[in-house]
Amino acid sequence: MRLTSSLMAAMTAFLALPAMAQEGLEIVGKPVDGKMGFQPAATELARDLQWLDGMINVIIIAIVIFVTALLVIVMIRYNRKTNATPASFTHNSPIEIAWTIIPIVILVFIGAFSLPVLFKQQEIPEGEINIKVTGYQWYWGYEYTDHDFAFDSYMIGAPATGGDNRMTPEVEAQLIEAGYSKDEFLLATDTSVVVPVGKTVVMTVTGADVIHSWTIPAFGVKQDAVPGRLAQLWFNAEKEGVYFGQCSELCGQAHAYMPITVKVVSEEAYAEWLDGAIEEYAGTPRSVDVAQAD
Ligand SMILES: [Cu+2]
Repeated sequence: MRLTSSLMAAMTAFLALPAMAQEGLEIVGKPVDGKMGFQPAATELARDLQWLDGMINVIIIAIVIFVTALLVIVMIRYNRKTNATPASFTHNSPIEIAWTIIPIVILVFIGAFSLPVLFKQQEIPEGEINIKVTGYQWYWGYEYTDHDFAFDSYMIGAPATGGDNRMTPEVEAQLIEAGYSKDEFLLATDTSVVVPVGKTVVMTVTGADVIHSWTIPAFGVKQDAVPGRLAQLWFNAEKEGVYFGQCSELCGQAHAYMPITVKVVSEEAYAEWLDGAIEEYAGTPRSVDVAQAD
């Protein structure tokens, strides 16, 4: 019992990092049991993507209904019983032109809406916050390149945090200590990406060993982390809260145990966290530009 309590105290100390700035943050981006559809959109990009999905769904449903109706009509009116002697013509130019032109029009229509969204996602703006993320088997490493500090982010309950990727009372205690609940097991990490609300964040994504994929569904971003290559994604989160993602490229045995936690906080809370993180991880202080100027 005493061993357990001293273990808990050690865990508490371990988890009491400045990176835990989470007080009062609502968990926004999270999968929910038994629900369908998307997580709430927290960026303009995610809103656009979800709208596009809805619009294309309408087109898909209309086409499915149309084709199904044609099939049913053919089965009823042109089966062997009702149509004993079938017609023997082989061509019908107006219909052939129509079934070539109409799909083109549909595709051009879809393209007119999907390409702007694609460009918005893939044209990387100037970042106000720049973070490099590296996928490892099986955790994520983050580098705040503006301030020269880096830290790793492990799932709570992963071997690096004293677990074995399974839910145990100790893991539950760690989750609660870190401000999460049992439900966030497999999603919550010990340290997390902290970014200010309403700022453009550019993430440079790469892999260290095999291909991983970094995503936050509520932001509408997903990018493969390929070893030896740098790719980028960007987001500008509109709502404070905690957002979860999971590695989205099958990367090995513990692929399911390298989740992503992003905390979107107020600018003040971000500045506070940044100062703490710079100290904790020996980064370059925020005032460095001023200091170098004189
Ligand atoms: Cu992975």
